[in-house]
Amino acid sequence: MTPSTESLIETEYRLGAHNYKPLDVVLSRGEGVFVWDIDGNRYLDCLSAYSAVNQGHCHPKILAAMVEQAQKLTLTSRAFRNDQLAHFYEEIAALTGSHKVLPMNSGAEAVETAVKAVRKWGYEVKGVPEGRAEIVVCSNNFHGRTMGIVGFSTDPDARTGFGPFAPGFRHVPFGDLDAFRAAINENTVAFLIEPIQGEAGVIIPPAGYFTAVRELCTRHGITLILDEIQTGLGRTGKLLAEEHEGIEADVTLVGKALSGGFYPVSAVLSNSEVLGVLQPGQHGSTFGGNPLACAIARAALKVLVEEDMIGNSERMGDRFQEGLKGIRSNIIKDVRGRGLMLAVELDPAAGGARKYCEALKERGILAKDTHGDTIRIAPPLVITGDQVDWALEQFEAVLRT
Ligand code: IF1
Repeated sequence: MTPSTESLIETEYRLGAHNYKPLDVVLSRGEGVFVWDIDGNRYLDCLSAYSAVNQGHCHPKILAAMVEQAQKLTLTSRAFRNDQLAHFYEEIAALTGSHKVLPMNSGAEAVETAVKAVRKWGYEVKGVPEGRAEIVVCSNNFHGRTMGIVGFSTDPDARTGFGPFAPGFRHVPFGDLDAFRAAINENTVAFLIEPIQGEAGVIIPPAGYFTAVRELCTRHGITLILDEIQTGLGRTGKLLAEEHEGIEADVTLVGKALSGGFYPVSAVLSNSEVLGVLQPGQHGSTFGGNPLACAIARAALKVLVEEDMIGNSERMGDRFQEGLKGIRSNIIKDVRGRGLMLAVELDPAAGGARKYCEALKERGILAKDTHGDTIRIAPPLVITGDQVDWALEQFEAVLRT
C-alpha cells in the first residue's frame, strides 16, 4: 500500500530538519504548468520551484537531452575535458552576449564565485590594497544560504546565530541612488544587486535607477554584478531583466531555470576581465561544468528561445497582472511585477498571506506566501491565456471582499 499524505508528512517531520514549513501537499508528478499530488489532485503551479522550472515541469525535450546524455557520460570532473562544455559555453555566450563563462551548480555557488573573482580582480586589476576590497550590497537582498552570503544578508532569520561572518560588505537601500553614490570609495570593487528583489517581495526599483547605477559603476571602475538567478531566463518577459533597464552588467549570475528544473546548473557570465583573474587551482567544483549538466542546460536554453517562452512570459504576465489589478478587494494593498514574476501584497489587517495560499490550494492553485503579507505568483512560462484566466477566477474567489 502506498503511504498516505499524513504518514509521509509525519516521517518528514520526525526525520528531517525543520528548516522549511511547506504547504501540506505531497506531489508526485508534474507536466507543464501542472503538478499532481499522491491522491491524484491536480494543481496549477504558481511557484515553478522558485523559477527553476520556467520551461514547465518535465519538459520532454530537456528530459530527452538528459536521458541521452545520462546514457553516454555524466561526470568527468574538470580534471579532464568533456565534449559538452565547449558547446554550452558557445551557446550561452552567444545568447547572453557574454565573453566568459564559469559553470557551477547552485545559485549560491555562482554568487560566491562572483564575490571571489571580483575581490581578486580588485586587487590585481583595480589596485585595491590587499584585504581592503569592499562590495556594496542592498538591504533586504537575497542571494542564497551559504556562510559568505548570509553574512551580508540583512534578514535576521537568514543570519542570526550563524556568525562570525566575513567582512568587506557595505549596505545601501535598494533603489536609492544617493545611498549607493555615498557608499562608493576607492576600495569599492563591486555592486552586487538583484534586478528585482525577489525574496523581499518582488520589489521593482524606480525607473532610471539602473541606468544611473550603471553609469556610476563605469565612472568609478566598479564591477556591476547582477544576480539574475531568479529574474533571468525569461521570468520577467525578457531573457535577462537587465534588458528592461537598457543596461549591461559586467557580471551576470544565472541558475535555477538554467537547469529546466532537472538538475542544478548555475553560471557566472562575464563581459569584462573579471573572470580572467582566476588561474588553475584557484576555484572549482567537482560537479560544475559536467557533461550531464551542460547537456541539460543547452536543452533548457534552446526550448526557452525556440518555444517563445520569453515572449509568452511578457504577454501572459501582462494579462495576469491586469486581471489581478481588476479584482475588487479591500484586502489587496498592491499588485506588482514584471512578466510572470508577480506579487499580490495584502493589507496587514487580512491576517497574513499563508491562509490565502491554503485557500488557493483547495481551489487547485499552488502559490507561496512571502514576508507575511505577500503572495508570490510565478507560474511556468508555458502558461496559456485560458490557464491564466482560470487562475484569475480562483484568485478572485479567494481575495474578493
Ligand atoms: C530557498 C526566495 C526565491 C535567489 C537569488 C541566489 C539564490 C536565490 C536572487 C540562491 C534563491 C531561493 C532559494 C529558496 C527560496 C528562494 C527564493 F524566496 F528566497 F526569494 F526564489 F524566490 N539569488 N532563491 O532568489 O540560489 O543556491 O538556492 O540555487 O528555499 O532558500 P540557490
